[in-house]
Amino acid sequence: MRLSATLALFTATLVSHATAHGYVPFIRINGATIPGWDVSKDGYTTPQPSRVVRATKPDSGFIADPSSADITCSIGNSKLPPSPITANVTAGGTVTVVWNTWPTGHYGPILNYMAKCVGDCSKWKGDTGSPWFKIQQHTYDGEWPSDKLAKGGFTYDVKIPKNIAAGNYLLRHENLALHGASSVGGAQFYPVCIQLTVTGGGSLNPSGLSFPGAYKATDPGIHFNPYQGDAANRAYIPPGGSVYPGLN
Ligand SMILES: [Cu+2]
Repeated sequence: MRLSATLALFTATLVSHATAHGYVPFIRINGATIPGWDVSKDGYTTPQPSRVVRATKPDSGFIADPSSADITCSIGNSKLPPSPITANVTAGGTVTVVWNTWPTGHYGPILNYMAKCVGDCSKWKGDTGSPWFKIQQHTYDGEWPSDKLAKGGFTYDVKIPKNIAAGNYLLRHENLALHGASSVGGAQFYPVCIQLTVTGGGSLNPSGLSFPGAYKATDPGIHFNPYQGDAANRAYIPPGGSVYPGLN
């Protein structure tokens, strides 16, 4: 009896876990709420709605292989056309990413990159060349950023760099969950791409990173045991290198 009760509880935990993965149904810029990609609705609506967050299909699951084509923008997105619209934001302004939910215990950093679209973002996937640069990241400081997200209303503020040139960009915002990352291949990647038109700004045109390409399954920030205690967690080195210098 005890075993079957345990199994039932375990199964229930698995089921709730599978549905608990988050997605980004909204972003907020300057007090305005803008629809993101609602996994529960948008993929099932005909015609498909235009969103500033690139589509994720079929669900809100994770990417396990960092060399997968989906690592650029989200699960299933490599097979989908980019969206035709962008959201306007001033350089130096803030994009608030609103997740619908996020489970505690998906220990990991939150990483943010941008890439200037070659021409129109609606015709560009961001998966060739090295157009990406890191703009902001949070790692363990006594608590994992993923747990702060889970406890803090599921919102995360991304500051758009003040010194980048005006233009059309993808913002790649990513949760990297390390709860299974003690084994190679056990990390879970949850990127989303947000299409932005940046106004104002300076003259910086950073680049240098590729997705896929920037991450390897054996990187120390991807193959990492988050259960070794506070000191080890504080020494965590995220993948993708440091934030690009001189952005702000
Ligand atoms: Cu999960």
